Parts: sequence; C-alpha cells; structure tokens
Amino acid sequence: MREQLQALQEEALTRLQEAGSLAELEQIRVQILGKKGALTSLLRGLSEVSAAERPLLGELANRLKDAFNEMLQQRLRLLQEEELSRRLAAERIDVTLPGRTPPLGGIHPISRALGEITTIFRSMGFPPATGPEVEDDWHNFAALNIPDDHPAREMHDTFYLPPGSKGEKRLLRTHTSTVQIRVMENRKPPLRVIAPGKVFRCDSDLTHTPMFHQVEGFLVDEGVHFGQLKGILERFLRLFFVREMPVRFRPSFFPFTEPSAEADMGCLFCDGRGCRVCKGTGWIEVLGCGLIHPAVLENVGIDRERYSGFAFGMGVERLAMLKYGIQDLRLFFDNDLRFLQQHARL
Ligand code: 2U9
Repeated sequence: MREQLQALQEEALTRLQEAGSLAELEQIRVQILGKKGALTSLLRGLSEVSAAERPLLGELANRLKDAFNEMLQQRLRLLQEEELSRRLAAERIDVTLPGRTPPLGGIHPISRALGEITTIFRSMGFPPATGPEVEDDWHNFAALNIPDDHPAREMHDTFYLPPGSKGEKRLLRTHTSTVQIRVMENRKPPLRVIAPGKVFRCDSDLTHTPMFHQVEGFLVDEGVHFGQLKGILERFLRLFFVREMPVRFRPSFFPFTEPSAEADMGCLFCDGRGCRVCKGTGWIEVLGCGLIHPAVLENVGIDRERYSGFAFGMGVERLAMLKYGIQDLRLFFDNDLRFLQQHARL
C-alpha cells in the first residue's frame, strides 16, 4: 500500500506538471480525487490494513492529498494566467487607428453658417434670441413703422394665414425683426441681441426661395451712433470670411431705420478687380443696416429722447453661398446627397 501511495503521488504530480489546459487539469483531479478516483479508492482500502499500519498510511495519504491539491492550485493559476494573456493578445484593439465615420448625416451648410454667425456675434456681446414664426400684424409690420400701404405688405410678398380665434390677422413672419420687437417690449435698455431664424416670403425664382434664413441684430442704449454700427459689421465680416477686405456703406432706405445703409464688401473672388460674381463692380452687397427709427422706439415704449439704437440684417443663404462657394441657391433645399456629402460637416 505504501508503495502504491508513493507511485500514485509521483504519477499524479507528473501528470499535473504536464497538463496543458484547464480541461485536462479538471480531468486529472477527477481521476485522482473524484468518487471513483485512484486516491479515493486507495483510502477506502485503508480499512483493510492492520491497525498498526493505519496511522502511518493515513498520514501518507493525507500528505499526498495536500501535495496534490497544492500543485493543482498552482497549475490552475498558471494556466489561467496563460489563457488570459492569450485572449488579451488575440482581442487586442489598436486605439491609434482612425475612427470609422458612421453614416448618420451631418451639419447642413445653412446650420453651419448660422452657427458661425451666432458664435461671432456672441463673442461681441450679442446673444441670440428667438420667437414665433407665426406672427401678427403688429410685430411684423405696424411696430416696425411699416405703414398699411407699404409694398412689403402686399399679398404677393406675405403668406397670410386664416385669422386667429379672436379674429386677429395671422401671417408667417417676413423678417426676424419681430423677435426684436418682442425683446424691446419685454425688457429695458441697454439691449443687445441677434435674432437668427427662418423667414417666409411669397417669392420663388432662381435667387429667391419662399423660406430662407436671416440673422438680424440690434443694440439700444444711450448715445448709440453709426460709427459703432460700422465697427461691429466690419469686424463681423472679416471674422466670418476669415479675410481682411474693404467694406463700404451706401445710403439706402428701410421704414424701420433712419438713416439706413447697405454694406458692400470688396469682392473676395477678384479682390475688387471685377469678375462675374461682383458683376464687374468689385463689390458684393452683404448686409442692410441703420439707426433704429425713433418711431419704432416709441411704438415699444422706449424713450426716444434718451435712447437710440442701431440694427442690421443679413441673409444667411447668401453669406453661405459666398463663404462656401455654392453657386446655386436651390442646392440648399434639393437634398441631393452628392451636395450634402460635399458640404455637410460631420
Ligand atoms: C428693429 C428695428 C430695425 C433690421 C434691419 C435690414 C436693415 C436689412 C435685409 C438683409 C437681407 C433682409 O435677409 S434680407 O433680405 N435686412 O437690410 N434689416 S436694418 O432692422 C431692424 C430690426 C429690428 C426693432
């Protein structure tokens, strides 16, 4: 029995040493310590040996069991570590590989231009304000000093909606000045905001779409003058187009500003020498602006003797076409994937 135990010890430990996988280790454990295992049946045979030999053999058997278990644990740890290293090597990820671009769409060039314009004006202290697209006559026309017989009110320019529940006239706003009227009605000067958003005019041809985007802006305070307006707009144009260029202001007319002006910038495509884009003039019209008409201030309850203000307005499609070199206004609205993939920023 003693020899058998010794032989079993040698055999068991050698087999553990040589086992190459966790499954093999488990198999050996069952063959030695399992119910029908070699050591288990030897131990069962202990009852047949003489009482004098039993303690010694019992102790031997226990030592074998301990040695076996210890070696088993050791091999188990080693093989588990090997297995983990193998898996880590096989499932390694190269985090320096460039990411895959998911086909989730992107930022439309109009949204991109709106974002860039908003960022620039925010940096100059003009936060964005918003308001409803369905408006009433007061906010879109009357408050802005646009008289009843003004051509901009004619049916072919304004989309009128069925009257509201109290019979009031309703329309789609034709400019975002409506938002600024609401800001003036609800807050006290000094005021400074821009109003980016959709506007609607019943007009559709090569250079007009019935819906387009505007950014208007205004400032109301004491002692506001035209020089400040010129400075703000020149700085905006140079930041937006990322270029130094000359800017000039030509007298113009709007019912809501007095004096009024249109701003031209030196043509970016020919540096003012004259080309197709600027129709040979060297200048491109980009903005309208002026000092807020005192009648408008009065309409919203701002003291016209104490306060003055400037205002400006620009068409986002036009600025985006110039900045990104887009030739045709309709491309913004066609949703042609080739155009979107070329111009949409992800
Ligand atoms: C208030 C008072 C005055 C906003 C202004 C313009 C001049 C202008 C056009 C540019 C191209 C519209 O998108 S466009 O067709 N806008 O020329 N807008 S001054 O004047 C205001 C605004 C709000 C209370």
